[in-house]
Parts: sequence; C-alpha cells; structure tokens
Amino acid sequence: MTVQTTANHWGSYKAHVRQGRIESLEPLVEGDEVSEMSASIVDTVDSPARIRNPAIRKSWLEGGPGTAGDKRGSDPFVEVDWDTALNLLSGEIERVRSQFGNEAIYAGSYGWASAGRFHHAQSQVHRFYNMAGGYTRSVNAYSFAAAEVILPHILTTLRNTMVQAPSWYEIEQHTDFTVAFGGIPIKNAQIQNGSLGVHTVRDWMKRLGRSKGEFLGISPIRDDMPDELGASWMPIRPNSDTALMLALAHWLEINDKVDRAFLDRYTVGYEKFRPYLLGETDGQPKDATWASALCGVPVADILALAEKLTKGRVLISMSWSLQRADHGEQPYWMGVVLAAMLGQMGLPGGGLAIGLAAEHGNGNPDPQLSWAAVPQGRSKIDTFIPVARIADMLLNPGGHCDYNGKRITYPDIKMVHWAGGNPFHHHQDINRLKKAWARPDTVVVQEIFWNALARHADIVLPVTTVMERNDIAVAQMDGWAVAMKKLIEPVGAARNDHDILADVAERLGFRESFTEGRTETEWLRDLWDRSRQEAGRVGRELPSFDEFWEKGSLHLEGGPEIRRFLGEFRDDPDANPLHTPSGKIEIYSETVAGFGYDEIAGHPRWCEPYEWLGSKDLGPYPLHIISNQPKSRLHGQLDSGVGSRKSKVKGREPMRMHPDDATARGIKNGDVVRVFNGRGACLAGVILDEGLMPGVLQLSTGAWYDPADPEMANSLDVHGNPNILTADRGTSRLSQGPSAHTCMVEVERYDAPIPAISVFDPPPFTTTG
Ligand SMILES: Nc1nc2c(c(=O)[nH]1)N[C@H]1C(S)=C(S)[C@@H](COP(=O)(O)OP(=O)(O)OC[C@H]3O[C@@H](n4cnc5c(=O)[nH]c(N)nc54)[C@H](O)[C@@H]3O)O[C@H]1N2
Ligand SMILES: Nc1nc2c(c(=O)[nH]1)N[C@H]1C(S)=C(S)[C@@H](COP(=O)(O)OP(=O)(O)OC[C@H]3O[C@@H](n4cnc5c(=O)[nH]c(N)nc54)[C@H](O)[C@@H]3O)O[C@H]1N2
Ligand SMILES: [Mo]
Repeated sequence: MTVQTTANHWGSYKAHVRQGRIESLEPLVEGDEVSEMSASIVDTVDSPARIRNPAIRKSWLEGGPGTAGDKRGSDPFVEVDWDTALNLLSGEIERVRSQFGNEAIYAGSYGWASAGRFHHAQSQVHRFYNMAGGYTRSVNAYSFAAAEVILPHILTTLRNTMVQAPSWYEIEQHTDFTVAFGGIPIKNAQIQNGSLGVHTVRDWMKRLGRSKGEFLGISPIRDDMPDELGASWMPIRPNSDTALMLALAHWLEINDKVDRAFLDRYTVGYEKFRPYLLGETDGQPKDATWASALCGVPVADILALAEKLTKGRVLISMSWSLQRADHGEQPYWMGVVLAAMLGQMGLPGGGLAIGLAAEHGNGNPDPQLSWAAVPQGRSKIDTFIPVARIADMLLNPGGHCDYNGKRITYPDIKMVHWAGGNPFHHHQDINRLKKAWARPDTVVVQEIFWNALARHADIVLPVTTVMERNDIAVAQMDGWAVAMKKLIEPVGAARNDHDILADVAERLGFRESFTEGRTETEWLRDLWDRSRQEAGRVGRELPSFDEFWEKGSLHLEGGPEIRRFLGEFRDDPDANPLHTPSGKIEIYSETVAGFGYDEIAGHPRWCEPYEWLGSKDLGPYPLHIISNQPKSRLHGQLDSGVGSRKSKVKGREPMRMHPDDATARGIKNGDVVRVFNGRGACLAGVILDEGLMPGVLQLSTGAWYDPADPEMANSLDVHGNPNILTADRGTSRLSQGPSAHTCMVEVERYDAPIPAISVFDPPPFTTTG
C-alpha cells in the first residue's frame, strides 16, 4: 500500500492506495474534519456513471453536424476510439471557423471544474481556442454576477470584499453585533474553489459562539446560522431584504442616528437618496410599517433591530445568495448604504462583510500570494455574453441584450465546447435551455461523468479526475499548497483535458505552441518556479519544486489577522481613494443612473421581484422555493456518490417544507411530491422542518437532471433538479446575473408509481448503420 497526498475542492488528504485502487482518504492534517463528501470522492471514481470511452451521438455520427439537434439528450451513443473522436472534432472546428468565423464557437465553458493549477479545464479550453483563432466567451460568474457588476460602481471590486473580508479573529475580538442577511451558512464553508488545507470554520464558529458578540441571522431558513453561534433568527420573506434595510435606514434618519460626518467625508449622493427614503419623491416613507408588509418581519422587531444597530461595533453581513435573485443588485447597494450610514466601515470588526462562509476561505487569514496559472493567451475577437445569457444567445442569433451600459449582439453559435462545468446543473429553466441547446450544429463536451450535460452532447470525451493526474493545489485563501499526486491510472480510456486538446492542436497545426513542448512535470515545475519568483518579490520564500513535491505540502503563515475592510480608505480617503468615479462610496451613482435602465435608479430602492410571496395575487404557485447550495456535494459534483445518495428520500432529492404547508396539502414527512410551475416539474422527497418560514421550500441544486421521457419537451424530472423550475431572467439589465433565488411553485403529493432513477447509469449505446 502507498500513502500519497491529494487535494480537491473539498479538502486535502492522504490517500491510501492498494493495487491500483484508492481505498480511503484521511485528512492531510490529523484531526481535520473530513466532510461526508470525502467518501463520495473515492466511491465515484470508477462508478458506473464514469465515461469510459469517447462517444459520438448516433444521429450526429451518421448525419454530420447540424442534424437532429433536438435529439440531443435522447439519442443513443456510439463508442469510438480516440483517433476517430479527435479527427471528427478537429474537422468540425476547421469547418465552423472557416465557414462562420471563430465567434461561432462558444467556449465560455463556465463551471467549477476541479482543483489544480495546471489541469484546470477552463484554462486549458480558453488557451486552446485563443490559439485556434478565438471564441465567444462569457463574463462574470453564476455565483455573484450582480455583485461583480454593481460593487465596482459604488464601492470596490467583489474580489476585494473577499480578500479583505473581516477575519473570524477580527469578528471575535471586535464585533459586538453581527447582522447576517442570508446567514453564515456553514454548509457552504466545507469547500473552497481550488482546495483548502484544514477545515477551520467549525472551530471558529465555536469560538465566536463564546465571544462577546451577538449574532442575528436574517433569512427564510433558520439553519443558515450554524448552531455553534447561538444566533437569534429573524425569518424574512425571500428577496425582500432591501425593504427591511430601507426601514432600518429610515429609522436611523428620522431619529438622527446617521453618522453624518462619515457620509460627508466618505460618500457621495446621500442627499439624492434621502428624499426617496423619507418618501418625499414618491409619497411613501420607507418606514417599518411599510417594510413589514413587504418582508414579513413584525414592525416592533424592525424598530428594535434599528435601535440595536446604534450600539457598539456592528457588522452588516450579506451572503452571496441575496444577489442571485431578481434585482439582486439592490440588497447589495442598500447594504453598502446602510453600513455607510452607521459610519463603521474601516474600523476593526465593523462595517460590511460580504460572503462570510460562502466558501471556506472567506474570513481566513490569507497570505495573498499570487500563484502562477496556465497562460490563457488573448482572444483575437471580443465577442462575449454575460454568463447567464447563454440560452438567450442560442435562441436569438443577431439579437441583443443590454449589459452594464453596453449593448451586446448575440453571435450565431454553430458549435459549443464545454469542459469543467455543467449548464444542465447551473443554468435556470432547463426546459428552455433544452430548446436553445438543440440549435447549434455541434456540441462537444469533455466530462468525467454521464451527467445530463454529457447526455446532451454530440462528441463526448472522457476525462480524468484529479486522482488520475499530477497537479498542484493552492488554497488561495488559507496558505496551503498541496502536491496532488497521481494515485491511480486513468479509468477506462479517460485522458487529461490538456492532452486531449494538445492532440486536437496537433491536427490543427499548433501543438508546439499549445504545449510549449513541456511534459506534465515540466509544466508543474514552471508554474511552481514562477510562483516562487513572485513570492520572492513580496519577501516570501518558497522551497524548490522538488522539495515541495517530496514533502507533499506546504503551509504559509497568513497575512494580518485584523484586516479592516476599507481601512486605508477610512484612514486617508484622499491618498487612498476607492476606484469608483468619485473615489468615494457612491450612494448615488451618476454612472448607473446614466445607463437609463428604468428598472434600476441612481440609488438603491425597493423593486418588486417578478414573482414572490409578497405579490398581491399569488396565483397558482403560492410557495417560494430556495434552491440553495447542497450540503452533501458541490453543485452536481459527487451527486452519484454515497454521501449524496444517502441524503436522498426514496431516491429523490430531499426538499424541506414547513409542516403547515404540508398539512394543507395532505403531505407527510417522507412523501414523494411533484413540484411544479408554468416552466416545469420535478419530483422530490419531503422532509418536514419548522425551521423554514411558512410558504418557503428548500430544494438544493445539484440533483442530476433525469427526465422521465427524454424525447418529450418539458418532461417531468424524476430526480429533483430545481432548475427545471427556476426562471431564466437576468437580475436587471445592469448585470444580467442569474436570478435563481426568485422562484414560485406549487407542490402536490405524487401518488403514481415512482419512476426509477436512470441518470446514474450510462446512457444507451449502439453501433452505427
Ligand atoms: N437554481 C440554482 N442554480 C444555481 C445556483 C443556485 O444557487 N440555484 N448556483 C449557481 C452557482 S453559484 C454556480 S457556481 C453554478 C455551479 O455550476 P457548475 O460549476 O457548472 O457545477 P458543477 O456541478 O460543479 O460542474 C462542474 C462539472 O465539471 C466536471 N469536471 C470536474 N473536473 C473536471 C475536469 O478536470 N475536466 C473536465 N473536463 N470536467 C471536469 C464535473 O464532472 C462537473 O460536471 O451553479 C449555479 N446554479
Ligand atoms: N457544500 C457546498 N458548499 C458550497 C457550494 C456547494 O455546492 N456545496 N457551492 C459554492 C458556491 S459555487 C457558491 S457561489 C457559494 C454560495 O453561497 P451562497 O450564495 O451564500 O449560498 P446559498 O446556499 O445559495 O444561500 C445561502 C442561504 O441564503 C438564504 N437566502 C436565499 N435567498 C435569500 C433572500 O432573498 N434573503 C435572505 N435573507 N436569505 C436568502 C437561503 O436560506 C440559503 O440557505 O457556496 C459555495 N459553497
Ligand atoms: Mo458559485
């Protein structure tokens, strides 16, 4: 047996390998919490859902590009050898770029892929297509698109809010009261994009629970606050945080508790916002009575909270989830304004925190080294879409969308190439996506598993997991670097993304420039050496690559424990202005106002979501469904593993429901139900829970989409993927972010025989002719 280091988005481990099989993972550092996901990591490696051979969709193989796109997802596949698959792929790239130009290739390829600096799927695909003449790309992330666009206009970049986020230590030492809109969901802190060294958040929650500070979770779901914090809970209607924040601001204003000196020195535009707040512009003061009717929080509780905000060191915390909703820019803007009115931004443990516990790293001391990445090169064309507008683009070639002051024209996409992400997981309104997905001539997918994405492709190329290749993991936010050693041989005919693309590059005549003539080890050395030089420039010393590789891991001490988000700006706003147009916090933004979007004004304001619990007429879909991040896996990753499958109810994704909503519908704990609205329907398994606000359901993302009848449009998903229900609508024309957390449905008991789950087995295979 050998024991070797490995790492992934879920943690860092020592892997026990015997006779070419991984037996188990133990934590890299003794005593570290190994999440329930690690069993799934081992279990899924050679599970039946693994793609073992290259495969071509039958109609595409027989008819060529452009044939019967609507059979994507229902056609059988023909397994072929690598040469056949790569010849078809390179021929198709050649055909598309010569006939239609490179902008007809969509390789935005959004998604989380796997940990590792070298074998990072998107970096490889983007590098490849940049060398092949360019591609249509995507901007922003599903995670926080609205925040990425609004924050630089009014405050700073989203990235700064992460790396300068108040540390747990800072909160422990300084904060008296943390008000957490959307909670501090510890279920999300088990993972870190790119890996993490040691899980520290649970211990921090225990320490914080014993600290002087008090915590309040404002969220539709009680357990968005970890038990350890001993927090109080203020249930709120989904998507109504802006109204509550406005009422808090209103109370501060009319009781003369606003820090005017702070506003004068550090902000612009309060005088344009104040008349709106007081109702001078629209006749409606944004007071507690007004807000209570919208957000469902009792008036007395709003007033008491407002008063409490004026005492001691206060931290306004906002989860990323708040902005993944219709008008998701508004709660972020209003949260910034509220924190500015309290005047504590830049003080230790005070002001604003964004994304606490959204991933493991936020709140950890970060050495802030800049680690080298695979150079992606530059695109020769500049066609892009806001990431969540993919179905719009495919459905409307030549059509337009507005985005952050620009007008974007959708290219006519002939070919889609995806590696390291799963739009059938991440995109909203899968039934609409399916229609859009039928349009391109060719869909190419590099995947590990026969998930819905692979099933909806024409050319399917099997790739390795991190355990079948060598790489370097860098936990950017906690100072760990781990040697990801190849533990086993590739499963089936799987290959590394880089090697696949290198072979295609060879067919297109640019292998040498793509690989730079380097082997895997030479790439790793190069990445390490460049990182080492970079570290040297900021006075940090990294060992040689050989030393690191031999030892298996490295831990660097973190940066300052007290970070004071916006502290330098507070100390000297003239010397350290923000990168906003005024250099100050923009309560009113001339830039945003200048875009002339009627759904977004020059200052934050309440905007009613397109569907929500506060509608005057709830209509046929009276329940709000929150499709938050799953506890038992990472998005769709590991859904086929033991950990995720154990969490299912009669094989369906668990859906939490308030007992009152269930009783009213004759539903009991453990029942399978049909969840539906005008966009689609899925099955789910009910878990009753009083820790939900009545009227709210919770069905996490990530159950692999499994249509009862893949040939039928709008088929029932028998498994429980909430994106069959969500709407494909941008947050606003400003950022066009996904609005997944805005979604209304109805639920009924499902009394028919329960269909089997088939998505964890391979799709049907056939031969040609
Ligand atoms: N309803 C709803 N939808 C949501 C959200 C929500 O809150 N609600 N959240 C959104 C958010 S925040 C995000 S970030 C997205 C996440 O969406 P994605 O990141 O697209 O989801 P994953 O399931 O992580 O997809 C990664 C895919 O890459 C594959 N993969 C892993 N490693 C490799 C590799 O090395 N090479 C290749 N070729 N493939 C690999 C995996 O098998 C997996 O299928 O979902 C979004 N969708
Ligand atoms: N285990 C695990 N961890 C993950 C992920 C995963 O897939 N699995 N995904 C990672 C990714 S890609 C991301 S982007 C982050 C996402 O981090 P977040 O966006 O913060 O995560 P969510 O789980 O979608 O939402 C957190 C909570 O916000 C609450 N909420 C939703 N809408 C509203 C609202 O309108 N108002 C209020 N007040 N609360 C609301 C919900 O109750 C929900 O449980 O998580 C990361 N962490
Ligand atoms: Mo995300």
